[in-house]
Amino acid sequence: MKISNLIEDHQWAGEDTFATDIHAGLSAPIKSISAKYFYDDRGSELFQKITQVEDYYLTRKEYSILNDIQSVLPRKLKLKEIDIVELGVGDGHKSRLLIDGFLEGGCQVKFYPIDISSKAMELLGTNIRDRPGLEIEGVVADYFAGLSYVSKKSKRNQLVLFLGSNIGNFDRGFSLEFLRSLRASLDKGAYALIGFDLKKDVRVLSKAYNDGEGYTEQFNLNLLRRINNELGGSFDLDSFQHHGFYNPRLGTMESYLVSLKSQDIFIDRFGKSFHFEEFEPIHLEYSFKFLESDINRLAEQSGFRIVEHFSDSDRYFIDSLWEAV
Ligand code: AVJ
Repeated sequence: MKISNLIEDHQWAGEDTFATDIHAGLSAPIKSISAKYFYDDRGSELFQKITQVEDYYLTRKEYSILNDIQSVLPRKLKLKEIDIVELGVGDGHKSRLLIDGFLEGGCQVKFYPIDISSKAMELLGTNIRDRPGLEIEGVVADYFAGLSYVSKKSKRNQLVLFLGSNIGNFDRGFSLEFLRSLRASLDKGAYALIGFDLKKDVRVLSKAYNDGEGYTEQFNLNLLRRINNELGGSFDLDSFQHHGFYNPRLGTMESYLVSLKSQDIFIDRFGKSFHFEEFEPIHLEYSFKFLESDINRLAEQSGFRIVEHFSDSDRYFIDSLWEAV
């Protein structure tokens, strides 16, 4: 696998952005930490664990959908060659299913995973390899810089994958904005396959984000560990409790860490302490859930036509195939 790094070293102020964002988040009247900081090495490992527990149905359901459509998709798209672009690299598990489908259908595939993390990219490279009919070029960049790089390089038809209900981390307004930018960076006739977790029985949702193995709690607490390690924080992880619940008004799962006592947390990098009241929350994550009508509306408002919704037998999840119009 070839890796093209579009991020100049001087531009890569990842660590400082982290510090700045944490400082702002902990200074706000309602404390928060952005969900994008979950995924350091340990966080990625914990997320991997979450995807394997029974309670967290999302990954399993999506995998079964992709498995079902593996040979259907190439027949639908009828292409001799295709650029498959994935926004955010996972472990390559799910993309490999689709890639294999196209290869078996006799289609030449160039696979461009795009991710901001060069480490995640290197890991992906160990899981998924070039072979006859398949060429892989990892692009280390933000999504839109990566997309414009890919479309300048090749005139093949594109299929953009944005899987896992990663879109659920964006609030409703930003999802639309994001999809409009996606549309703007694609040619007419390009395809997108987007994973959406559906609204469902609240007990099912709640279990998925409060798994019995406690991985979700560890995943959340890992953010405090990250602040301890990278910014010289002094969080005592035992004094915070994970609270995940469904907010039916907003249609989203919400994750918080709640301080179990009144405490002051000194953070070396900032040379100061942050006060927590007893039972004060830190907001960590939204995972928005969708109705089919929400998905239709998003497609229409962002310049796509729905080709087909693919769902599992329980209708827990939809991978929706869109065409840019
Ligand atoms: C990777 C954003 C899709 O929201 O379900 C899993 C992350 N958070 N358990 C999700 C997550 C808690 C996950 N996404």
